[in-house]
Amino acid sequence: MPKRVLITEPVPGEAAAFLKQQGFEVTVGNRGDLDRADALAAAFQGMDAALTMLSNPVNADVLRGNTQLKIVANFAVGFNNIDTEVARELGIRVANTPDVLSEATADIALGLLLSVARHLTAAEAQLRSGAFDGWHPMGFLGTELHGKTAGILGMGRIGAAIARRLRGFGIQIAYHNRSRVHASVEKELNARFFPDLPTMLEVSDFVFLSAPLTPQTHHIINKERIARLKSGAILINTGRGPLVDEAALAAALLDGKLGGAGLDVFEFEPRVHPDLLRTPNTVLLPHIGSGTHETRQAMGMMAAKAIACVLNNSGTDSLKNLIV
Ligand code: 8YV
Repeated sequence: MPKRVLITEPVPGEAAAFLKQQGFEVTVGNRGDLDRADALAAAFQGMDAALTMLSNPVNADVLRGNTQLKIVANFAVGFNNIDTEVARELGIRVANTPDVLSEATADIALGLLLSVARHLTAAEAQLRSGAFDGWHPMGFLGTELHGKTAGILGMGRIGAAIARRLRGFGIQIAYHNRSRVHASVEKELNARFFPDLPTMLEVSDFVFLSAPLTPQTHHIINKERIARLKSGAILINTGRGPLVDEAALAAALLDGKLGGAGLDVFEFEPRVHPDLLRTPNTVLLPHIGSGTHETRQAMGMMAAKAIACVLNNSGTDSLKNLIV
């Protein structure tokens, strides 16, 4: 009997073909059908492995109802949608897709900063509407990037890729992280460690969120922390929506305390807080940080290879993306 693998919805690239070549029976679900726990638990029945999306709630009940699973490989670096403690207890391996998406996601973070600081989306909309009436000295005045300070919350692989880009813009780097990064990395990035997050927020003109979502980081940017930000500061989130209390953020944008925000992730995806939709100087993207052909192909193969190694029981020691 061939081993059975579920890919919960179509992914770009060769992942499905690779898994078939390995001799597995591959089922591919339909987009969005398995974003509810009951549907996911039912679809997992009889499967030996699953390649899941960040929108699939792989919670304790789903795992306990499917103890035959050998591995759940998430098509994402973030794995807050998976109960890793229960997976560990049940002996189900869990994989993610680190590294391969860092550059693409950092690109989007910088794209958001540029869009917000220089009003790119509003300026383009004005031109398309036919309202461009020629250059003028007061047109769409933005915020200079050069010489400013950026605070990066979460100096992991994506945070470091953001910092490298920021250096090219002549921006000073401050960072806050669970633990201080290696001295060689600090040196390369010319980054200053702030063990105290509010102090980092106070010195930052731009704040980037690239921390994983955990119970400790949920709403790490809340009303009090927003109050510590400089007036006119810009917040960029390419991590996870629930890092931010969206209602508090929308209020700070609407009352003019913040200079703007660039968000690729939302607290209750795919729902966007209605107040955010009417905030000025805010660029809202539909979670496209890792969305390049190259990166998504690499993510699919990384997840698929972890599944193949675990199901074939070979090569797992050399895998760098097994969390459990
Ligand atoms: C995002 C992601 O595109 O892999 C993840 O966990 O969510 C990425 O694919 C990025 O983090 C959001 O900008």
